[in-house]
Order: sequence, then structure tokens, then C-alpha cells
Amino acid sequence: MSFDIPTSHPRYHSLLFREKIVEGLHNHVVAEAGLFAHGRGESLDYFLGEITQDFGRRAARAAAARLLLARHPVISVNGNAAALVPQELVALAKAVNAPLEVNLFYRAPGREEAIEAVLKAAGAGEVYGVGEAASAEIPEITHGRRRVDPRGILIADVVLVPLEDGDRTEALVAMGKDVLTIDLNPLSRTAKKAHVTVVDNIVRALPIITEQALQLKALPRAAWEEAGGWDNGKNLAQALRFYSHRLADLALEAEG
Ligand code: PTJ
Repeated sequence: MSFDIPTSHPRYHSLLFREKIVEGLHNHVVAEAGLFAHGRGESLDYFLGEITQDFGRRAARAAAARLLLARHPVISVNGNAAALVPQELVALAKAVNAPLEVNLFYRAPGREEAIEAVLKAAGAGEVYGVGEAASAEIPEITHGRRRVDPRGILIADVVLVPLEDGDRTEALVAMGKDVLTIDLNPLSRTAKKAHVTVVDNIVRALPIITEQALQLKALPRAAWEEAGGWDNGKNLAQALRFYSHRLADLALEAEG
């Protein structure tokens, strides 16, 4: 790490994750645009209070249930996710028995391999979507960005695509897949188009999805089906109301 962050710093965790993104940029894991995406996430997390809210926890449970119910679940991994939460991705993949597939918005030589290396160092087995393995295409999006692994996203019925671009989310939905996402922005196209949107920071959301999956696994399948039932529009509305009420409360506080 290029910058030694004192643990006593009031924004220690935020600085630590920012450093992980910067380190990921230097290691070809994170795209340059990943820095901007992270900054947007940081500001929205500030409004969220930097804690998981009820609507995020409920969505995490629904996502966990759908991953367990899937025949071919896949967890899609981009640069930011790999830089921030490699161990957590591996833990979720194991809990729900889903492969990890590298799927990039900004394809560049060496990035898929760099992400594969980070995931393997975190304990992953085979990682899909690297190099020639991404030989299939999903329709309706431009070349490069549409390449997927025929063993993974192409045949998946349920795909978790954290921090995803709107075009690709729409393409996956159009292919009939059940699309789950994690996105701090309830207004993003991905948040609105996905079937389950966990409005929370990926660093908190992934461990919660894993914890929920492990809890659900101990229950009968009927409990998974019940937990998987979901109204995404209603949940996004709750997230938006939360943001708006919190900002109104903070404005009152600022006025003293
Ligand atoms: O690694 P690549 O090439 O696949 O590129 C990855 C990025 C993230 C750069 C690319 O997919 C991109 O540009 O995504 P967007 O369209 O910026 O969407 C990312 C979404 O994730 C935005 O709505 C952000 O607010 C949100 N976001 C950013 N950081 C976090 C986050 N949501 C949850 N947790 C975060 N830590």
C-alpha cells in the first residue's frame, strides 16, 4: 500500500478502501474509470450513513435466496469488486456454489489475468471469463463488452453483477436472466433494471449475502422460495425515501 493510514484516522475504513482501488489501478485490476465509480460510491455511502440499512439487508436476503435456488448461478467480477472484496467474493461463491466470472466493461490486455490472479490469491478455484474462455457473446451490446464465458454467464439463470453498467444489465435481463446487483445508486439504470438491487456498499453487502445464504441453507427450500419473493421497485422507493429523509434530517442538524 502506497500510503500508511493511521488506524486512529476517523475515516480509516474509507481511506483503506480508496487505497485498495488505487493499488488495483497500479496492478491493472482497476480501470481508470473505476476511480470515478468509486468516488460516486463513496459520496452515496456518506448519505447512507455508511451502514447497511434495512432495505439493503432485506435485498441481500432475497439475493442470497435466488442464488441458492438457481440451477446455474454466476457471480460476475469487475475490477472494482476484485480490488475491494476478493476474499468476500470467494466466500460467497463457495457458499452458493457459483463460479466467479471476470466480466469487464473496459477490456484491456492483462486486466482479466490480473483479476484472476487476485481472486486465486484469495482462494478461488477456476475463474471463468479469462482470455479465450470468454468466447461467447451476449446480444445487443457492442463488441468486447459482450464477450462472456459459455460455461458461465451465457448459460446462467441467475447472475450477480455488482457495480454494473446499465447496458449490460439490460442485455442480461433481455436474455431472460434473473439479475441481482449491488449498487449504492438507486437511480442508476442497473439499479432500476435489475430484479434485486442491494442498495449498499459492496464491502458490507457481500458478507451479508453470504451470511444470509448460510442461514438459509439450514432451512427448507420453501424458506428460500419465500425469501426470494421480491418487489424491487418498492425497495428502491424505500432507499430513495431514506436518502431524502436523511438529508432533510442532516439539514435540520446543520441549522442547529
Ligand atoms: O472493471 P470494469 O472495466 O468492468 O469497470 C468497472 C466500472 C465500475 C468502472 C464500470 O462498470 C462502470 O463504469 O460502472 P458505472 O456505470 O460507473 O456503475 C458503477 C455503479 O456502482 C455506480 O452506480 C456507483 O455509484 C456504484 N458504486 C461504486 N462504488 C460502489 C458502488 N456500489 C456499491 N458499492 C461500492 N463500493
